[in-house]
Amino acid sequence: ERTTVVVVGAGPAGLTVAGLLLRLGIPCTVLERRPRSRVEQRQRAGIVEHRAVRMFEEWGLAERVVGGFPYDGVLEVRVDGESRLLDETGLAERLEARLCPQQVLVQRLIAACLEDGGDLRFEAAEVTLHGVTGEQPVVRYRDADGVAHEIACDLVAGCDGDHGVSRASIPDGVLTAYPFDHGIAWLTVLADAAPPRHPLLAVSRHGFAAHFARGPRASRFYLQVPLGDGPDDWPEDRVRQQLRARLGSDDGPPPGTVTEKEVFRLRSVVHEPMSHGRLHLVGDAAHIISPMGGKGMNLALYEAEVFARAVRDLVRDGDDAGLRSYSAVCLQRAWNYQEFSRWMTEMLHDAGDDTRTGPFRRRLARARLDRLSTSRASAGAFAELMAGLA
Ligand code: RFL
Repeated sequence: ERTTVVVVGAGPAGLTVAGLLLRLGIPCTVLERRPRSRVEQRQRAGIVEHRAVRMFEEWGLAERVVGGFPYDGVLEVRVDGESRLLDETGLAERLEARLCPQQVLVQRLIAACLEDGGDLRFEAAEVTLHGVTGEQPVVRYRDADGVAHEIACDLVAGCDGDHGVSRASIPDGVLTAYPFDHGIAWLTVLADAAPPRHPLLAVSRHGFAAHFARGPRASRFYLQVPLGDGPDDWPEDRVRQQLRARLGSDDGPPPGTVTEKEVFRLRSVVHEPMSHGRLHLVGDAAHIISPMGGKGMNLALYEAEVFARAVRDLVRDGDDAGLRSYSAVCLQRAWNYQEFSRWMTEMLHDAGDDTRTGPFRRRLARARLDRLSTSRASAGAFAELMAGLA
């Protein structure tokens, strides 16, 4: 078998790469380890930024992929129970960002790829990459029946997330990892509860909390918890009581029936460079961004487009400049988004519970937060990053 691009992983990154290559008429095969049903249920991100919506529009995919999901561009920050609305629409143009749960985006991308004749192979086990620094890489895997396959290709898109095989197959010493631990843990609670009016972030002495929509009747709540706590330290009563204390009580008693509960530590990492021979890493395979600011998935979508355009230049014109600069172009945005996420993480945690960082840092964080409501330039810079840099 042979194709132009083998895409490893069918998350937002891999499916967007495949979707865009299909629009260009460039052959590609997607190999995904999990069954389709599993991939379509993984709940994570919830906002598709303005830039990404514009991108889907330009590629003629917006209606099928993000159509029907509204977002008014307003974030609510509740500081000690008092509401402040941050407007992302401070841009010159119309704001196009959408509230679209990641699993719905994935379902829609899968449907669009299949409609456009895409070759998506689920339950592809034991994927291995060979000869990526040579002229013709080969990707091997076993299908659901255990039958071995081999695909020769020109390029491999490593879109298989932080624990995938793509980055792991690059020899030691080639990549440099830049990890960062924010020293913060969140309890995440998925519940059958009415979504908030606007995405809601809450700052108070009790610690950070957030409430996001995950569909018309489902919500995701986040609660900052002491390092070392596990889900069992947070029975439903305690979750309810703390959400009331942190979010303020005028939204009724959140949450409804809890359907999922886990604790994770906020961490970030960037691996450089993002290319190795004919293997190009896209999305979480190259970096993890702490969830504050909602940039992880959006960065994956950006890189998928940079990669697709570079492949187009190579296939149509024999021009490999786009692939040669792929890593540098993507890393510039990756670090911008890391900076934004860290900036926001620090502000919204330090301004609340100061047992970790002390009263001086708390006052600095409050000044930073207040400036978003009092300075147009600060609000504009925030809106620019929320929307996704041009
Ligand atoms: P994914 O989504 O992890 O997809 C990788 C795919 O590769 C498959 N795979 C393999 N396939 C074949 N062979 C192998 N050996 C394989 N190994 C893995 C996997 O099964 C999977 O299908 O990576 P991708 O596509 O790069 O997408 C990245 C996003 O998923 C991620 O950045 C976001 O979810 C991050 N994130 C958020 N991003 C946002 O933009 N906004 C948010 O609000 C937001 N909230 C979040 C988040 C991540 C979270 N987690 C996971 C900690 C909230 C949370 C809780």
